Amino acid sequence: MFGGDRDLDTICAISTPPGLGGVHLIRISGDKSLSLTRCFAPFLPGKPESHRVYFGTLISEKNSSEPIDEVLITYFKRGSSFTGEETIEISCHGSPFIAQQIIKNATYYGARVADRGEFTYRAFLNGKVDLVQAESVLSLIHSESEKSLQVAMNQLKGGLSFKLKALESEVTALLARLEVSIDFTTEDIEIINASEIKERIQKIQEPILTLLGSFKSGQRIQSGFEVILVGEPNVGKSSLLNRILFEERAIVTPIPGTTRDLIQEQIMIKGVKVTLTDSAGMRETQDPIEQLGVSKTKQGIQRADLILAVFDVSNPHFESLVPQLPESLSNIIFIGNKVDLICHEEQLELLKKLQNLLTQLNKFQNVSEAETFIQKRSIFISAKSETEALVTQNQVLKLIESHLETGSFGDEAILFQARHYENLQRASECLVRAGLLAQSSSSPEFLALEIKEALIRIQEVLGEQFDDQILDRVFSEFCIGK
Ligand SMILES: Nc1nc2c(ncn2[C@@H]2O[C@H](COP(=O)(O)OP(=O)(O)OP(=O)(O)O)[C@@H](O)[C@H]2O)c(=O)[nH]1
Ligand SMILES: [Mg+2]
Repeated sequence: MFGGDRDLDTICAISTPPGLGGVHLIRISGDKSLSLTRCFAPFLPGKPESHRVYFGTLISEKNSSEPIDEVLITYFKRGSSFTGEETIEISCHGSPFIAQQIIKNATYYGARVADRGEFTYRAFLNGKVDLVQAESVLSLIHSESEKSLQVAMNQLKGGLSFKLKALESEVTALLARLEVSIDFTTEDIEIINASEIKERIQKIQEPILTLLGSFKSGQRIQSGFEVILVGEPNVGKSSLLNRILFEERAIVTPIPGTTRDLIQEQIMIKGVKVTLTDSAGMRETQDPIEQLGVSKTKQGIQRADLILAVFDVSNPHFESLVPQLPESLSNIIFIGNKVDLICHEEQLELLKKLQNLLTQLNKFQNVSEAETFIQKRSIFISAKSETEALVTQNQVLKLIESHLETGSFGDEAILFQARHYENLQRASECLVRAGLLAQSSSSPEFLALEIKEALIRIQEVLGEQFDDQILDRVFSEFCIGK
């Protein structure tokens, strides 16, 4: 898609979303931006000031006395624009027809309509951003929560690139050292010893492992977390959903089997997008509609990042609830609902009962692990109580927040793109193999091969090593005009 003579063309596109709006923005980038725009924007001076806005009337290519629109034009000189090329931005009134007319004029005078992501591609090509930063532009556009915006912005500002560049220079230095070693092996001089190599490999490996470790949370921060409410019919799942949302979103009745489908709503918890799902109560049933609902609940359990397993404290059926949940308890929280129906002693007894059952099912290594789990992963609430409504909502939201792995990343660089993860994973594997080779006192040639491969992987993330396929993959996800 990209590359070759096409990279020399002056390109144009509407950068605002299609349809009616307050304004539309048309971007023109390339060597001929100014000269071709002046053909239909005669009010532009021959030598405009960079970053200055000019007001005037555009005229049609067909008839110079026919005005198209009154517009604002911003001029960016070569080297001082997003793409690094001479760029013109035209803000016109928000009619798709006017915007199209401007594109028609620009192409008439020699511009070509840009491909997806071509402006960002040019920024990459002209060294304005590296590939990691170019990708962050896309993430920034797609950000749906405060946290994902923060993470993408950090990447755009170069947070991740800075880390990767530091790694690149460490790996290059090690490789250079190994290569010197190779040159001197015939003379039997030990230029670099095994323990030094191992130490240096470890120093490189550590930040890579930290980055790899941040991937799961990073991805979730971008795409959002899924939390599902499950349990037997009538335990109060829908009542709890309504409590959390603070609105009567789902139907609540005393009839078991009221909810038949998944009911989803999005909420923000600490700046992170969370999709909250209410589900059909799980039970054996002959009703075909309810059967479909139960099967959807089971699929929802597989997908969820966090499962809120709700039970009715006045009628708990742990023996049938627990086997319906995933084998591992790592993402499960037990919520005892209808606590208004029992006393404190009964609550303690229930917890003991749940703990015993989970222990019998070999979910824990020892008693203290079981006790800690119950302490941290179970609460009692009354979803129905109006007076406790705010407290219940707060309690449950806090619990969800503390169990979602949003990480406490602050301003640190984290990984959230699969392409970065795959490359760094491979770099890390090379380093592990290199470490083993160093341990077995292998020849430096073999070691150098692994280190070289690790270097290539890091450079590929940054876009210092790339082929057209990688660029096509990255930029094809962009929209036109970006
Ligand atoms: N006493 C008491 N009743 C509650 C409480 N929470 C819910 N209920 C009642 O329990 C019944 C069932 O509530 P739902 O929220 O519909 O239960 P559900 O788990 O969604 O049920 P299904 O959709 O059938 O699976 C309703 O009559 C609620 O009013 C509570 O905290 N205390
Ligand atoms: Mg329900």
